[in-house]
Amino acid sequence: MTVKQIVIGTAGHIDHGKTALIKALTGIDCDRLKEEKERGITIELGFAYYRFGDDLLVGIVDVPGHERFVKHMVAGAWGIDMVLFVVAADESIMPQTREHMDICELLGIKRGIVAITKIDAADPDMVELVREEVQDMVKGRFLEGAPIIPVSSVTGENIDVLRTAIRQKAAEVEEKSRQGIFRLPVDRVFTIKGFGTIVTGTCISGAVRAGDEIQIYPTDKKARVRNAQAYHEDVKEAGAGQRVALNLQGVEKQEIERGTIVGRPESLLLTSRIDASLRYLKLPFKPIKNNTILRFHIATTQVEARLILLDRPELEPGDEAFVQFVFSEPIVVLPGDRFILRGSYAIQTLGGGTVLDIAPGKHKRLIPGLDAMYLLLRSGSTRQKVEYHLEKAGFKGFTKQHLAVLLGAHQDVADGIVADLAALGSARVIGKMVVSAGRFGTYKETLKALLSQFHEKNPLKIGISREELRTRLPDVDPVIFQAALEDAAKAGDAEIEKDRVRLSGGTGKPDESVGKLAGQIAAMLEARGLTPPTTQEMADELRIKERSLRDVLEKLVYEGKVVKVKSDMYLAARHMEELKSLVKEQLTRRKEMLPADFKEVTGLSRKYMIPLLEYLDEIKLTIRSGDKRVLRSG
Ligand SMILES: Nc1nc2c(ncn2[C@@H]2O[C@H](COP(=O)(O)OP(=O)(O)OP(=O)(O)O)[C@@H](O)[C@H]2O)c(=O)[nH]1
Ligand SMILES: [Mg+2]
Repeated sequence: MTVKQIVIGTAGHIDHGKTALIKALTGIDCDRLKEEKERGITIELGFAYYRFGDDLLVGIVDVPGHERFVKHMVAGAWGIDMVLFVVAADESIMPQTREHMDICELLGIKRGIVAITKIDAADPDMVELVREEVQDMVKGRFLEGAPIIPVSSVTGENIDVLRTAIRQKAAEVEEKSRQGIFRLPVDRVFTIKGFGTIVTGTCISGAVRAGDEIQIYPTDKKARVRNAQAYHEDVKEAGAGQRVALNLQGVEKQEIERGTIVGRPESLLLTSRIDASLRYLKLPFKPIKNNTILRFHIATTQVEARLILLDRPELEPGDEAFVQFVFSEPIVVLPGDRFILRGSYAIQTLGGGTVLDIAPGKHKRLIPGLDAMYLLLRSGSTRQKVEYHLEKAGFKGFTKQHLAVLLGAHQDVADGIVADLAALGSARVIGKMVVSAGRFGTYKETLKALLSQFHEKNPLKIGISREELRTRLPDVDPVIFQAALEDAAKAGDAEIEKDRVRLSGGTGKPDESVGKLAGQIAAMLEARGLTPPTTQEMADELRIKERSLRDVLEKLVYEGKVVKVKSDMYLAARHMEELKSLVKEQLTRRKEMLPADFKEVTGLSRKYMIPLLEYLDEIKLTIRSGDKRVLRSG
């Protein structure tokens, strides 16, 4: 039988009996710290669990109610499946009762149970009054209609009724899928002697196994999972919907802190800027101005963020708006994540919302077109979002793996949509890269235009070098350039020979005058044997610029008619072949030769002999040993 596993969390004002209630329910005391025991309040998150028969296992996160520890409350409540909302019968609704209620709602928590605690300390009329006040407070909100159960942790009254209610509510919870991207926001780090570093957290998506490699985001530190536990038992796989403890190998306790995210290497992106939808609570607050610095809380992470109001000059209480956040340091989030926003001066929960895009560009504010972008990011289909991201990525495109992260989706989902778009002709898949078909088309057009420009400007040249062409084009992954080139060749637009690219049927064919010039140059080199004229001498004689001469020489080299010995010395290919056989034959016989010996055999002066010998070394026919040359064997 499979055991359904969910995580619930407490919420409610300080001292209203949250920790006592968890103890009454489970027997586990969540206040572990000495300071917590002494002060009688919860500071850090506490953890407990309860087995309901053999088919339901509930992890419990106990949060502090103190207004100074709301950030811990947010960390604890993030990722829970339902809330156990606590209101004390002797105090009724208090400030953090409302604030926690707002936070739960902003985090998108869908269900819960209200416990009216301490009924032994209040008379029944008071309990009834509190019930009515609670009903008023939850009207129109996610807890409307939720069970409200009066209990006492001291006498144990109705604790079993509460257990039954939890069990019934849990049945409504859909277990989180383990298919997603694995993320464990760390809420505790400690060491156990003999085991090393342990991290704990509520796993919010995906799954992990012992032996898996993980990364401690936002750092690039990697480690290995030595052991995974859920509720103090070793498990083969720990995953979404569980409280998880991982024993990590290869990382010190000091290298991890609350707020880091454990994920698979390279599976998540660091971001310093996101697009989001933001709801400003309808409270008697002042409007928020553009560029205000606020505190941004997501899972166990909190960071300073600058708020950019995209679609309005100011944010009024009760508004819901399209915004961008710029973080003081990079964090790791996924689209769809909920966040809480608190003031950085007067620390108060102001609102919260949903992450829409984790890799947006900067947007101009208050311009038309933002509405359509907002609508697409909020409620577009996954396919529309893929098209949006592809368009944004331009010529560069991105890897399919990157797309999965941008979507916050499993790799199979991203791959499936990419395959559909490729089949429809609106995306182009090149190896592991994807690029919008439109952008790729423009890139190819640019490539052709560059080729034709090149020919116009360099009529004597046989083509542009592949590398030069690539660097003149927009910067893309080399495989995209290669694919564009192959496409152009296949379409008959370009010709690729060795490392040269030219336009087919363009100015690629030399005109008559170039042909004539090439003939003259070849003849001059042919006539002079092993003592060729310098490039300058040839240019002077032909009355052309040396640069034009070099272009034609390059063409002759390319055609194999001429060999380049050094920058200003070229030889007719036939003479080079003759020299090579002569040297080979002599060295085979004599084993080694001094420059003077070569001089004797060829009759050449040092001016010609030295560069020729260096050339022969360079093409690895000969090798120099002291003053002598020998044949390079093999
Ligand atoms: N009489 C009575 N006292 C209770 C009951 N539940 C809790 N208390 C007392 O109320 C005080 C606060 O209880 P906690 O459980 O620590 O309250 P809390 O909500 O966890 O407080 P924080 O975590 O600091 O927000 C303690 O002295 C408890 O003994 C109850 O059902 N009846
Ligand atoms: Mg407590």
